[in-house]
Amino acid sequence: MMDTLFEALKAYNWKECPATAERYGHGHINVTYVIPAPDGARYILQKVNKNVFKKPVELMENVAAVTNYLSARTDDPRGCLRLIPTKDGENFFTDSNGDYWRVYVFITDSICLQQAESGEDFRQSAIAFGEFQKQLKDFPAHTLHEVIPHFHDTKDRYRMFKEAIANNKAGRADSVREEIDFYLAREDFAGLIVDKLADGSLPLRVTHNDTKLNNVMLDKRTRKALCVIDLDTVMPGSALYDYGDSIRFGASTAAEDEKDLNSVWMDLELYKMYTDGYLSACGDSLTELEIEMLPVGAKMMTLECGMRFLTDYLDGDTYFKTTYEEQNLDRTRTHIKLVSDMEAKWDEMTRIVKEATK
Ligand code: ADP
Ligand code: GN1
Ligand code: MG
Repeated sequence: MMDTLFEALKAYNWKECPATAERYGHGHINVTYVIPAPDGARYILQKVNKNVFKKPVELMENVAAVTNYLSARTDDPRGCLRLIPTKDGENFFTDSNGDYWRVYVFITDSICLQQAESGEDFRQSAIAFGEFQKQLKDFPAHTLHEVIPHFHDTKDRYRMFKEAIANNKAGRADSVREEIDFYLAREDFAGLIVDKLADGSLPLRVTHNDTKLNNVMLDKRTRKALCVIDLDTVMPGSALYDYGDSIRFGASTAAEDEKDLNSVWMDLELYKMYTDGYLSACGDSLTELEIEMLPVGAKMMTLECGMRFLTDYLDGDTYFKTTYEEQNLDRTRTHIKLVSDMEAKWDEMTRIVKEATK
């Protein structure tokens, strides 16, 4: 396949077209380049991963709608992701291989952390995602495309889980009976968010769906939150998804695939830091029910993600990247531990949320 980087570069309106671009950052999904422009400014050029994202046009429509909305509402050049149009005035460029490219303004004097170095870093990510929610509270979420249909439809995830048990494609079902039973015993919980979205008691929101620290830019000097990046999985959904996924990943004391389950739990101090930061940044944009259900969001995302790992294990590891045989099983076990720990700490989680709103 021909190298289309230069083709992509030529599609944009540079004062002087750059001859090349350097690979940049530590993202796992897209191919990211940094472009130094002659006037000293820098830009980010990205090739969208079309193997992961099957609907790139819809994806780019979502990204353009959200970034245009945000950039019209903030003067701070580092306050949101800003998309640069092509020479033809389009939001992305399609090359001769059928790959999709886009250019963003480079967020200057910023850092992007792979892991929190302190609880304060985690709190700053909460502020970034809380502000994102607040800034988009009046955005018509239903106009966004569902780029990955039924992504957090936990009831549908149960359907797929049960299908995987019945098909037993990898012949592993008998060896994970205990893990299977853990999830089956909690099926009643699955509808708590989706049913309320369906009947309107929970509002439909713009959700980011990848609310990890490495999708937040912090100021290099102050380490304070600047903005949220990586909007590829922006979709309509519940605010509880984004909050919950941050807790699932960031308030855990261990890696997703930690084998020593004694070192895995949901850290209440981190839970409090995220919750305080998130609620203070959301301001009055969340409803009473959303706030009350924050612990449900945390448990739902952890339950769902763990069940997705087990589904993939039963299917023979075809969705999540694995580097060793039992990795998806290890991942599901940490998530079972986290869900059990949340159940044990439920009263404290509820109290932390209440206190944060006082
Ligand atoms: P991926 O989907 O591959 O994770 P991201 O959009 O998160 O791609 O970008 C990968 C990395 O590139 C980020 O972690 C960040 O370090 C850097 N990056 C992305 N956009 C910008 C930007 N506008 N300004 C500065 N750095 C950026
Ligand atoms: C995937 O792309 P990555 O690794 O950040 C997955 C998330 C899961 C996460 C678990 C599109 O995210 O939903 O929470 O793995 N993303 C997609 O590690 O399926
Ligand atoms: Mg990213």
